[in-house]
Amino acid sequence: CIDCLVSNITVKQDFDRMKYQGTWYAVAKKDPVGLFLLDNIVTNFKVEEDGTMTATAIGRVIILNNWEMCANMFGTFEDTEDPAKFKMKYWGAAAYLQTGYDDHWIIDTDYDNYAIHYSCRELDVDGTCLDGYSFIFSRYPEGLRPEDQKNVTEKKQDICFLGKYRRVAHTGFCDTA
Ligand code: FEN
Repeated sequence: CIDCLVSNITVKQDFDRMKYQGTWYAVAKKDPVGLFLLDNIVTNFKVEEDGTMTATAIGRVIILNNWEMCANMFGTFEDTEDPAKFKMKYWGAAAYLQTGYDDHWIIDTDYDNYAIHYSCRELDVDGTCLDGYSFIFSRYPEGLRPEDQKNVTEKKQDICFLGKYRRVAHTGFCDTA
């Protein structure tokens, strides 16, 4: 995508939700405006018996009085005409966590190693993304395989978020037995 128009962003062809199931570690993220997950972000995708895709996400947040917590988030995905583009309803296990309804696009994945997620929350008048977020997911908490890094960098550029990502630390803060 050279013009950064959200409508020109391409997503994974023939996205297979069955192969996408299981654990993904966020290794990098581009934040949206406002409250979000800080780090130690781990997600688990599942396809329910009726075919609906659902996911859980956990991540560290700092609430009032600088209190560190692990936020347990839940998402259910509504299908669209494109198999790699979903609408995600999300909410938190705790009442102080924000709920929302976001686009959830899978830009690219090989299912076994990496995935690039994209969500634009607000379109600018010119059709570019004014407020959005993105995750780079890996099947391994240590990060991406060297052989996947070039492709992931290319895709970050395609969605016009290159240079806007921060590494997501995994310190074990939200690990429970
Ligand atoms: C995603 C994929 C897997 C499922 C889900 C995902 C999205 C998660 C989102 C989380 C938002 C968290 C918020 C936290 C919050 C894409 C990983 C569900 C979008 C909004 C605070 C911080 C401080 C405070 C109150 C709340 O509300 N944090 O005082």
